[in-house]
Amino acid sequence: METKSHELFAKACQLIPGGVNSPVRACKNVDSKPLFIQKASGATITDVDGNDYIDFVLSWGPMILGHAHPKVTAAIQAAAANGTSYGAPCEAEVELASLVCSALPTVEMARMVNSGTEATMSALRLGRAYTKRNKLVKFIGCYHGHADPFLAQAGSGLATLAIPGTPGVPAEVVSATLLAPYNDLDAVRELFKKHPNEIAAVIVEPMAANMGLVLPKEGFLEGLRALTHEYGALLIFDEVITGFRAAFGGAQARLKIDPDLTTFGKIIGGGLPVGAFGGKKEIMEQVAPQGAVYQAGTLSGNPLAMAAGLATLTELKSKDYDSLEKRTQNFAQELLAIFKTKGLPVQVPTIASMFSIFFTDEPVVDFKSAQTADQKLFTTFYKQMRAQGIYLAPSSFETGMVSFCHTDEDFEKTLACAQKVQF
Ligand code: HOZ
Repeated sequence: METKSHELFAKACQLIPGGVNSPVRACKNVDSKPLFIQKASGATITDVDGNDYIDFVLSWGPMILGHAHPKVTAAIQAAAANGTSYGAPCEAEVELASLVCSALPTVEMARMVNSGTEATMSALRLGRAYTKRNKLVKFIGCYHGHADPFLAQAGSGLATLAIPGTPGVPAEVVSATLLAPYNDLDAVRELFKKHPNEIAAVIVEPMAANMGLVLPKEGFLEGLRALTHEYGALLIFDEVITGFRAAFGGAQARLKIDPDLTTFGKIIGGGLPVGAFGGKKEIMEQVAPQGAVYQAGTLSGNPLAMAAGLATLTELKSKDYDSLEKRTQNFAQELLAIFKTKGLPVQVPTIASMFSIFFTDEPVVDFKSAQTADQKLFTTFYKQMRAQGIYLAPSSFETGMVSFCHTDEDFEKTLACAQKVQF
């Protein structure tokens, strides 16, 4: 029964474009309507009709500790009692910046913003100012938020809704965005050869998680590091999803690659709207008011969001990421085995506490191969899983998330439900 959700959605459609405040959650492409959520706790979310679901979306990544973690909730409550925004510095900003800088050695200074989109757009502006160049290399199917320069052949909602570009973005803006397929180092080399002194930065999700989960081939990120060094461009790691998820120190810690700038979002805010960008001091010192690169925000660094981020990262420091990865891996392998016994063409890539499902025989290494996945099979799977109480991302161009709260029973129930799906 989804009666109340459907009623709310009908009302929302009159008031909010498409009835939602972010496109993918509309569930349009999986022939479904969104669930309206009433509450969430641990790995469970409950909709307004009172249905419980095991949640593998986790607000698209932030809730790695599970929903309503007692320490995070307590920190938010304590902060709220002292006022939610001052528009002036507070101690928690310094503590969060210090925690981020100590977790990622490449981040010597960080600036707090309110979302991943703000983080990437500011990092790009900074990279352009620092190098005094304009062009940007981005990868097809990677998603870096919704700022103009990144909306060429992007992943996430644009991939899900098959929108290659967006009206309202001036052609001149995206003409400075050069595109290459993910994992294709030769294509990037060619771009550098063609524009040797014009590329300010290469931005990449070190583990692409907005076209489904696509892992970097060995040597790909190392190659980007070498090419950017060779041509005097910056390497920006978009760790909005992988930051504090791929490892406490992000994808860069486990892959041992040092980007010049890193962008954060999601986990860094512990479920409140926070993003950040950071990197080498020499570059970050160009941000206003220390330097001339302008970036600002009324709610940036507000005590409420900082408290949530701080409580989350503090708790994560002592969490066993390896064991979570092993449990996620076992789950993904068992899911794969179930699909195989059903004779389905399928790939279930996984790393850290992330996984995704592509119904295709082709190994998925880039957006083109991700697009070979059968969307009808995905829709069938999504709908029947949801009907059994399993909440998955409503698109094969998104990534499944696991939290430290998911229990063995949650995995077992999910696998039993997968077994029952009729294709
Ligand atoms: N772009 C995010 C997913 N990669 C958010 C989607 C949503 O909240 O609807």
